[in-house]
Amino acid sequence: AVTHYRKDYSTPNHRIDRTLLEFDLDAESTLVKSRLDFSPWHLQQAEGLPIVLDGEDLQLECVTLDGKLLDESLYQQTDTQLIIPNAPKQGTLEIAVRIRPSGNTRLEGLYMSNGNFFTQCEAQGFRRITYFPDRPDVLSRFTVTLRADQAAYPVTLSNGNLIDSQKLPDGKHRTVWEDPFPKPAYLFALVAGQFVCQEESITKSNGQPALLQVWVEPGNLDKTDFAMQSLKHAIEWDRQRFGLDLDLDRFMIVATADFNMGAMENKGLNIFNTKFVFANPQLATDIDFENVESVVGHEYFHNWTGNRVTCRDWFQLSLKEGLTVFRDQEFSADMLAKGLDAQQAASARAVKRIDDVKVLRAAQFPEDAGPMAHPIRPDSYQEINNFYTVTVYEKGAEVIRMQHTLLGEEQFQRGMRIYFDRHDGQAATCEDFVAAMETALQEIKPDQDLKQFRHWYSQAGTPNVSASWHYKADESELVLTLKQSCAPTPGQAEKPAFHIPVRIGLVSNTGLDLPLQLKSPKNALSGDILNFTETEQVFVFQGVAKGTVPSLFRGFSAPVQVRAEYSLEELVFLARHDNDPFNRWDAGQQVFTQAIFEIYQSSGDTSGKLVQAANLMMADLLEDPSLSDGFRALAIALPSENTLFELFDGLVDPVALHFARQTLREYLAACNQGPLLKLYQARATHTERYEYNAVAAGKRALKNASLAYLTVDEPGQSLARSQFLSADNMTDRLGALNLLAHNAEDAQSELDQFFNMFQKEALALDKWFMTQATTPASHPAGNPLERIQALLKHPAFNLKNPNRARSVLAAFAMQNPSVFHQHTGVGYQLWASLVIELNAINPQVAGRMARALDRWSKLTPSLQTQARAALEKINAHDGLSPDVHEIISKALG
Ligand code: HT7
Ligand code: ZN
Repeated sequence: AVTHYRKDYSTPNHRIDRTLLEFDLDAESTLVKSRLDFSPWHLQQAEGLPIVLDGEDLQLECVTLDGKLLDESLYQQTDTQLIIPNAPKQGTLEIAVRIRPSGNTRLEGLYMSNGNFFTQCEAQGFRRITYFPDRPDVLSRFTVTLRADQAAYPVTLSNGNLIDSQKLPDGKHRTVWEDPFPKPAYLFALVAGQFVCQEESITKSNGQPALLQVWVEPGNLDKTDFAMQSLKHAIEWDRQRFGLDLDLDRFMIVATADFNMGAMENKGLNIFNTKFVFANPQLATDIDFENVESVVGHEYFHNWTGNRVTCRDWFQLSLKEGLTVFRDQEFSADMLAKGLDAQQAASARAVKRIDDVKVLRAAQFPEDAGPMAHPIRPDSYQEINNFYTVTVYEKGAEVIRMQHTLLGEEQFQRGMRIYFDRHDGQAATCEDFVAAMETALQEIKPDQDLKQFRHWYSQAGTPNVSASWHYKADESELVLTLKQSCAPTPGQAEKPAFHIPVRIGLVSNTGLDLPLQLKSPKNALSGDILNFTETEQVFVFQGVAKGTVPSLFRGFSAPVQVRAEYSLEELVFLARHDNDPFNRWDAGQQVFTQAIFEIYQSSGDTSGKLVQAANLMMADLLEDPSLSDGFRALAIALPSENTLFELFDGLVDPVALHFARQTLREYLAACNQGPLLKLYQARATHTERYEYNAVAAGKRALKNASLAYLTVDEPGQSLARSQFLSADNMTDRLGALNLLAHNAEDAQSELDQFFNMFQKEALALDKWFMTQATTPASHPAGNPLERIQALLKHPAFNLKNPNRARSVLAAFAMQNPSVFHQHTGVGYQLWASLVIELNAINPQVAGRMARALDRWSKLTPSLQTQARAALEKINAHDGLSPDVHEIISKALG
């Protein structure tokens, strides 16, 4: 395996100023002709440097340099490159290749989905279309001609503006597209086939019109309204909050059912997984609606953060991804809060923040603690596809958020303007971004810098922060000691201290926030942000009343693991009174976590003091009318099994952990049945038409969260059956189906009804597969693994479709720990054979699935033995892709 290093970056020899592409589209053999106008990268550069082009799985037909056909002695062709040695400084290269889209199951490059053509070029898919310097620092102006059979492929699209469209004599047609903006090859796209579209015209800030289109296969136009509305909201929001406008006359979204990831921000022609476009109340849950809005926003926001300013190399991926995730998170929060009063708006924002942090803790913290740990700006990789990670994306967004916290909204926006002024039209680095923010910071605080803050870009691992405090009654002072450390990660044994922004509150025993008066160290407090910069630091607050409890890292102000010395009483107090809703939720989750660990360690005993405290807290939460429904739904839900696995200090048996969590769930349900029923019924009888907004979604969330407790037995299961039948929307129908399938002895009738209702709707069928693949070990009918094996043989199962593959394989191996980690090891063996099978079809998706055992060193010893056997089975397989090989070899160490 080849390892690529960030330190090895060097500029290419040539620019490609213009690129003309011509496609004769044919499923079996597409002819791709290119004309590349090249010039020297550096003006003073010597003659005779080679032109280096990337290319994979291409059938080369001919190469011409400045009009002269080159024979084979004048170029070098390898499996991955075409090199023209001794090239002139400037000239024109023409190349013709053939490719076979119908055989492309990797879904990278040009491929077919349901008879239509699509491309996916990020990160390195363009090299599967033609020879080209497939690296993000080579920006070129593209003009693209598409020729295709008119009847089979009536719609043909590419980036930019349509400048010509003609019928050709042989039943074919031709369109020509010109993209006015220079772009790297990874942002190239083409789509051709049978599509219909919903379109609207908007007016840009400069008064010019722009055409917005959402293209889907015929029969799906009833699912595009929400995506179109989200796109318009995103355009408006980026204008209002970031002062950034749409720079094109035409902006298109096209949906495909076969896609390796969520969506792709190709310039002016975004290609989406149908999962993040299709939404109507019958087919999409509230979470789907939220995801559609956020992914439509995310891809649109890339137009500035990613496309106008792109990445110099793939090590800088977080430059565009972390920043764009931050932007989409803020967009969603602003959308959820829109139109609400101040209190409701704060609650809606908190719900969004909690959801985002849950993802970080359940997925990114484990990544940072495992064999794939890497800084948000990695130093090396074997396969770049493996680095589209929660670290680069979600932790990357946290690193941007911390800069936002340190600068404040106004100066952060000033930093964004400096960034665009300096780098618009360029391929930039993470350092360029921080330097722009540092300039903005120093405009208001000349004595500060982001020097130490930059460690967040270079150091992997989740910092551990321990917090302890004592009260000095004589001086009315609270003395807070913070210590930070970060465990070694691959290649990084020791790490200097991080600059950690700690948003702090001091909650007096009456529940009010005290004014913050920091006595020492001087200047460490800015507003409510403590700058924590040393390995160990003592902060002394004055004017503090007795019984005051510190509330630390409010709003999750830094991506760290906190161990604070709260007594149980203090945690319960914060769960009731913290004025920061994130910390209020978090305190409650800590009580639940400790109660589950108490049960886990006592083999099922529910009489301990932590379980009793959790139960009292639960009763409080159920009765507290001041909480919004959305917040309360999150507050009463138990931490996920993946989160608990990470938090436990020591080796874990995930099966026993599942049963411990299940025991607390049953106990809380039994003790609080009356209030739970009351909450459920008050929300189940409403008859408003389905609408997606924070308040309505919160109401459904609380209803289903209550039902989740009630379905441990009757009467909850009957309530779930009638909710399943009477639901007018997918949130309630799927919510009920999941609970029945996971808890009732028999849910076959509901599963069959759901299948019959939605058999023509691929995304709904994915949900049907997923529901069954996540049936836990506690299911009353016994081991669900047999059901999962049967799902793999179902006529509707198809490993070639990434969504369907994920709906069983990822669901079972990553979202169903009690079945995956069963003690016999059969779960691991099934996973290993599926990873091997998928490796031959789609290495990128296989690489993702291969990560299910990343954290195997945290399993109990006998499970570790079984896990190692499964990992070794994959490792021994002949023909392992670089994607899977990198993951498995790192896991094996
Ligand atoms: N920037 C896009 C990444 C992406 C991708 C990467 C590798 C292979 C397939 C892919 N599809 C999309 C998505 C985004 O972050 O917006
Ligand atoms: Zn992105």
